[in-house]
Amino acid sequence: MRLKLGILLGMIALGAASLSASTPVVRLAVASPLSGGQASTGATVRNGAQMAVLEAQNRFTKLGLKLEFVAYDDKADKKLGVQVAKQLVSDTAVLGVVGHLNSGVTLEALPTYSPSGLTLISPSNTNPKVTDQNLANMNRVCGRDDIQGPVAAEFVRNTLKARRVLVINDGEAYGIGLAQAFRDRAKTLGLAVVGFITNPAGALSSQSIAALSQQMKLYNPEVVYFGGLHVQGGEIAKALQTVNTRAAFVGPDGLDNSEFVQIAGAAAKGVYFTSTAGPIKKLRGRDVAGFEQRYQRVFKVSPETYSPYAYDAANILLETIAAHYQANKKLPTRAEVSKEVRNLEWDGVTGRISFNSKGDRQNSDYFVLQYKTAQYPGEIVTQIQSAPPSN
Ligand code: ABU
Repeated sequence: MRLKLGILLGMIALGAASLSASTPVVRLAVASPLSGGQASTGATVRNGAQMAVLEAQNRFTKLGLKLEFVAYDDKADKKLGVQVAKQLVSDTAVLGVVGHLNSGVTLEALPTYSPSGLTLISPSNTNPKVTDQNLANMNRVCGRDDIQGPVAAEFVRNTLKARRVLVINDGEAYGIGLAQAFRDRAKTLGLAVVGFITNPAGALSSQSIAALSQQMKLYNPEVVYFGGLHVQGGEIAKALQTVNTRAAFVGPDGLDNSEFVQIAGAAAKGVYFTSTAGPIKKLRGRDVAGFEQRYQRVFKVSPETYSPYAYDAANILLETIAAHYQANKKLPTRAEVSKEVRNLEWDGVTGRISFNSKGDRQNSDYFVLQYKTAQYPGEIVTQIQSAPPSN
């Protein structure tokens, strides 16, 4: 059925061959785009989770469990996200999901996941609504856009000392939410928001980019703030450079990946962006260098942005399941995994992780970074830690 639906592209089973057919099977899943425009970002998340499963194999085998890893492709598509959720919910061996990558996909799929109690930990969903629903099974190990957007506005006001800002978004839950959060704080800080434009994520034709270029010229902003992801962001950065070389381009964590630099080319140089993920070499958690080396050895590429966050998310799920089995001599139910994840304190490569009652990370990093040259990763300009909002 999975293959008939055409949505499972790359199921990877990493089982221990020596275990017998009656050995209980535990599946750890990752759900992210593995094809389409966001495939490269989705792969960074898949790899991080897969790394954790590879490293947990011995522990699970010694416990008498067969641990498998399954990777599902949601293509960053909301409808496919729901299909993936249905398949994961119906596979009773799946006790945890790292994902999804995109906030809009998670928001659409949550009503399918939640009645089953299946625990999700997103490495990258920054939209506030993901956890503001107070669901027992939804968590994130990254920060939130109602802090990320204001961090960008304060940087524009206090560091760039700009006055006139044009705000563009891609019309998706993530992009529009960020643009609104940025705009609202910008207005509070006394900035003139000269325009607020929605250019849908799929609208990347030469005509739509030309229309945006016209507006970026007409409004004559000192800063263009973009709420959205790297594919559109890269095209807008290039367009901005041709019409208004004076304006700074500022974006969010959606620009925090090597493919943004490939798309924007020389126009990436000078771009500012916020992120809730630090550059790998600047992370202050446990065994960062070891993680980076092992990841490079296995995947032949360097970890990017949310790879270590996916690794931490997977390890939290694996630790919860293994610890429960050790203590109770039986596997946890999905509801037990959800409950026990909320009680865990985990020292990960991204730092110490624990969740509040909504599933937000208790303390998250927020960075302002810049591509000082047209090369990934960016360099840190400022860094803060913040707790999630209390309401
Ligand atoms: N926060 C990075 C992009 C993924 C999302 O939240 O939609």
